[in-house]
Amino acid sequence: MGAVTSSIRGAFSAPKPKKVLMLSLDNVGKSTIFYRMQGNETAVPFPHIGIETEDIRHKRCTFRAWDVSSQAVSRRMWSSAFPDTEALVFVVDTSDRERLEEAAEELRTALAHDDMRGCRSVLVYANKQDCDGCLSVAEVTSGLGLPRVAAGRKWTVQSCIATRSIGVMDGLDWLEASLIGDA
Ligand SMILES: Nc1nc2c(ncn2[C@@H]2O[C@H](COP(=O)(O)OP(=O)(O)OP(=O)(O)O)[C@@H](O)[C@H]2O)c(=O)[nH]1
Ligand SMILES: [Mg+2]
Repeated sequence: MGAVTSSIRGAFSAPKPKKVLMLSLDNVGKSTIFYRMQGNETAVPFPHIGIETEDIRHKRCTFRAWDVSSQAVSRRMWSSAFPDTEALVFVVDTSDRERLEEAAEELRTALAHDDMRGCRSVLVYANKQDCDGCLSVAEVTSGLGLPRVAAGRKWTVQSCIATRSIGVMDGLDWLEASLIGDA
């Protein structure tokens, strides 16, 4: 009887969404990516301070994406959003070479935090690939020091033009595979 009850419960209860935290320096295109992930091809984000969350169903996975605003004043509060994170989406503005080191420092700090121990996957969007002289995927990978900083986790760098929805869904494909176990 117990077995029947639990199998019925299992059939009706949806799996818990996997928490995906989105972080970046400010103005890099993170909210634009957040909207494209939801299938909204036209939304233009407005600057906000705080956190927006949305459940995104993608293939076999439901993600609860957290878009954490990156105004310098609120970056110190990022860590309050860390607990229960299963994957980190980190967005880099590849047209802004000057701030790659600052981005690397923020990524390093976030991944080293105790409350990020459960974060198994790191997806980096190398965004604004439509801009002249932008950083390549290889430059972003080495500039962030990813093999070292994300050691022990699955990670990838996805080339992206969020405003044209290019590369966003490829990133979600990787995230889904990495959290389900194929990647
Ligand atoms: N050229 C170009 N511009 C982009 C791209 N993606 C986003 N942008 C622009 O970058 C600006 C910032 O985009 P947001 O999505 O608001 O950036 P954000 O990272 O959420 O900014 P914060 O909320 O301040 O953290 C906007 O003007 C976007 O239109 C892209 O792929 N290429
Ligand atoms: Mg934003």
